[in-house]
This record gives sequence, C-alpha cells and structure tokens, in this order.
Amino acid sequence: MALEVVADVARPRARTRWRTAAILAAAVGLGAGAGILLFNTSGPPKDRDITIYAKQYSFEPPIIRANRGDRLHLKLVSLDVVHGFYLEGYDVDAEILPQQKNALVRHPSQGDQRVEQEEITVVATQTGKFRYRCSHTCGALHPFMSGELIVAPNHSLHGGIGASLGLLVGFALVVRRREPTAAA
Ligand SMILES: [Cu+2]
Repeated sequence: MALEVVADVARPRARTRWRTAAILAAAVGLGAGAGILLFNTSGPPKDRDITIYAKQYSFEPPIIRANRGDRLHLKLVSLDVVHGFYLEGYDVDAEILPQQKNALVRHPSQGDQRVEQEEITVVATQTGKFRYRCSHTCGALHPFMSGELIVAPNHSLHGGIGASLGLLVGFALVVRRREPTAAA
C-alpha cells in the first residue's frame, strides 16, 4: 500500500492532467454520440402532402413539423384575399390568389420570375426552425401573418444533452481514480 502511494505521488503531474483531460474528452465525445444515436428517431424520409390555408391574418396550420430529409409537397390556398408565402431558409416565395388552384412561385435567389405551380416541393435538408410569412400586403395585420416550419432532429440539442451526461460520467471516473491519493 505504502509503495503504491509513493508511486502515485511520484507520477509526473502533467501526465495525470493529460490523462484526466483524455478521459473527460472521451466521455464527452461518447456521450454526444450516444445522445445523437439514441434520440434520432426520425426514421426514413417521407413524402408528405401539406395544404396550407392562408387567410387574414394567419396560416393554417401555423406550425409544420417535419423530419430532416422529408419531401414536403406544399399546396397553398387563399381563403380570402391575395396573400404571399415566403419560407425562410428554403428560397421559396409564392403569391397565393383566391379561388386559384395554382400559386405563382419564385425562388428569390434566382430573381423575380414567377411560375404557376399547383404545389411547391421542399426537401427539408436543413434542421431547425424556419418562419414562413405572408409576403404580399394583405391588410392592417399583414406583418403578423406568419407560421413556422420545424425540421427535426435537432442534433445539437441531443448531442449537447449526451455530452453533458458524458461529462458527468467522466468526472465520476476521474474522482474515482483520485481516491487512493486522497486517502493517503
Ligand atoms: Cu399579408
């Protein structure tokens, strides 16, 4: 026992610190990976038909949830006046005319030319929250007319939870390793 303690004290401190850091880093990494794997329940991408109704001054549905990779086939319908549909982050903007089956769609990055389309296909390649809002002045409360596309999974969140748990486990391991020294 005495020998062991002497050996422990004699061990260069730098190496101990290095090992501690390595254990913590490994624990954080494993935790983050486990978090992503365990909570990633999205399954294979799906094709989904979604009709979005626009009326003064809201969209129905106000929130669309999708999983990363899903192909969303959006049909836009106005129930009253002319509205717009601009989807943040996906380069989509449309004009929705009442009593019209087709929307006038454009891709802002490619200019102002609009094409009549019955539906807009959006592949949810980016995760996160993306606001969609009316882009055609439709009345007094027009600026408040918006909704939200939420694309899961949120890897950074689950990875973060896993990393935190990993950090805790890592600390526990480090503390256990130090116990013999503390007892001496
Ligand atoms: Cu509007």
